[in-house]
Amino acid sequence: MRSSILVVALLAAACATGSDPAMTMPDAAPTADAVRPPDGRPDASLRDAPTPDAPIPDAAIADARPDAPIPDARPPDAAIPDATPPDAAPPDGPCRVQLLGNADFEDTTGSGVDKIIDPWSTLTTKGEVPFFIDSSDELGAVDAFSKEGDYAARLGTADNVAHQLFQTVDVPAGTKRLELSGWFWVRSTEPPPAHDFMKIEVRDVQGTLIETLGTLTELDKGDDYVQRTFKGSNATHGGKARTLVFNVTTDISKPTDWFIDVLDLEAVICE
Ligand SMILES: [Ca+2]
Ligand SMILES: [Ca+2]
Repeated sequence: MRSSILVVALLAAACATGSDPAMTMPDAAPTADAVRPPDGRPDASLRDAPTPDAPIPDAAIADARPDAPIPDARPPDAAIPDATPPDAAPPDGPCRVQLLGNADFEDTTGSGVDKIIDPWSTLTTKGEVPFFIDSSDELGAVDAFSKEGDYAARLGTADNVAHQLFQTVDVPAGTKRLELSGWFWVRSTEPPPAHDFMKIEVRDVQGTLIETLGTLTELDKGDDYVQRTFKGSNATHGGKARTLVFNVTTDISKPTDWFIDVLDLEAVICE
C-alpha cells in the first residue's frame, strides 16, 4: 500500500511542473497581435486615406489668383520716356534755309542780251538797259569786276531809269523772318543827298510790298564790294511764295551802278 501512495504522489508532482510533454496545454486563443501584417505596420488602407479637408499647397493658391499683378506690365497710359511733343521743332532740322537759285549768278549762260539767268527775272519800266547780269568781259568793259566767278549783276548804269531784278521763292513753314546777305558795290559820282536808290524788297506773288529789307543809295558808294546783311523782321512769310526784288531808280543826272554778287537769302526758322 505504501508503494501505491508513492506512485500517486510522484505522478501529481510531475503534473504540477509541466515537465512531461504529454501534459502540455493546447495553444492559447489568437490575440490582437496576430492580425497585423508581417512587417508590424498598421493597416495600409487606413494609413493612406486622404483627409477630406486637407489644405491646398501654397503654390497652387499663387497660380490660381486671377488678379495677381504682372510685374513687368506697363500701365496703359504710361508716358513714353523719349516721346517728342507734337509741336516741338525737329531736333536735327535746320534753323536756316537758303532760298535763292543762281545766287552767285554762276549758273548764268551766254552773253549779251542772249543770257539765260533763271530763276532770275527782270522788269524795265523806264529807261533802256539791255541786260542786268554781266559776264566778266562785260564788267571789264566798264572797269568793273565780279566778286567771285564769271558773272555778277549790274543795276542802274544810266540816268532816269527804273527797273527790277527779282526771283520768287517758297518760304518754309515756320519761318520767323528773312535775312539777305551778299556782296554789294555801289559806284556813283552823285554828291549827297541821295538821288538814286536801290530798295531791297519782299513782295507777295501779286506784287504787293510786304517788307523792305534795306536800301542802298549813292551815299553807300565805294571802290569795291562790301559784304552787307539785311535782317527782316516780318513774320508772315512762312509757308508762302515770296518775291525778292532789287528795285532801282535813278534821277536825271550822274548815274549810279549797283554791282551785286554771291547772295544768300535765308529763311530763319530758329535763332
Ligand atoms: Ca558770281
Ligand atoms: Ca543820279
